Amino acid sequence: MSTLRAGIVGGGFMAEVHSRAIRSARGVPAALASSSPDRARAAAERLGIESAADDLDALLADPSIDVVHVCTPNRLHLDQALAVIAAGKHVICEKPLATSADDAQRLADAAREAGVVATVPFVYRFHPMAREARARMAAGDAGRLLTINGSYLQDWLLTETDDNWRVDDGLGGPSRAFADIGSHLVDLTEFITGDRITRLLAVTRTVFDRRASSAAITTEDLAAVVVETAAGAVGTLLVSQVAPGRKNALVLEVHGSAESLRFEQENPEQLWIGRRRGSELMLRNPEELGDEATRLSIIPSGHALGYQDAFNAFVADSYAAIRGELHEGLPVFDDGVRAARITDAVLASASSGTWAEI
Ligand code: SOE
Repeated sequence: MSTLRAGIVGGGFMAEVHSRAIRSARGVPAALASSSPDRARAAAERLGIESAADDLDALLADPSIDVVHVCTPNRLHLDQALAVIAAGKHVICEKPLATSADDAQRLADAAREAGVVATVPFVYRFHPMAREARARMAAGDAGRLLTINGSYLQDWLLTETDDNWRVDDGLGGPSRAFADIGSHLVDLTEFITGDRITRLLAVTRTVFDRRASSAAITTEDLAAVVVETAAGAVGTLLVSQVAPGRKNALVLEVHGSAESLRFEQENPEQLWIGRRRGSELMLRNPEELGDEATRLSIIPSGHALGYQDAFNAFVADSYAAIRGELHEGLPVFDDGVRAARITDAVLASASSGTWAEI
């Protein structure tokens, strides 16, 4: 199985990102299925994919396909990923893995029973500086974790005329901003700190209850969340898709008893290390990075890495796992379940006005 042949289901922005990553991982984007044969043909042509399948069943019937990338609206993930697993193929499913933790758990169980590799693109883990922050926390350099200050802000849904399938519960699921981008933030928080969120108190707001699509909107535009962790740290997380000027501003700052660490996804070449005494450090020099950050620094320092590079590294590690070579930090379906549990807790807390346990 030297060259993996990949199928893609879905034909939007994420399918395009996945198709680039497949090529970068030396896989072949062999077939694409979408919501109709016509849409599949148009997307396959646009993305330069070998063939268009009439539907997912036709794609799964092709014995030459080793792995399927699920890049469709969230509500479709459960049935589609189950079908991929039942066909005995490996699966990479977009986040949120499912629209409830129970459904996400069904997927994780099915993948485990079938013995297939099943991963979720929590791609910010693949920035070398995020790995470096994790390594420093694990080595104890930062000391005891005290506080967490995280945010993930975007503005692409700022006005009433902005619209997308994600705002519609019927396609995107009951949570929007938190499931879509808060899931990345909590995954990265737990990945970097090595700690787990145990309970939370959330407030959510739907700024527009109608957009261009006619149905009433119930999904949240923003969420503010207070968290507590197993190790006794406390933190605040702000997630919004209506923050003017913020495009993809994921920022995570953690404060230990010895050092603080700050990672900014829009400035991913730097890791800020703050100290009370001695000089603060802006880490850039690859000579100072640990093994995992060095492994992911695929081009020499000064040549900036970005979102697509992190995505490529994620697909490369998923494909390595399919070949039997497991790298540290690969986000698998169990991680998708974890993010879905935290998302369920955010919705439960926001509706009850009380703390939710995870
Ligand atoms: C839109 O909010 C989006 O494309 C998310 O769906 C992705 O997961 C995130 O990486 C970038 O923003």
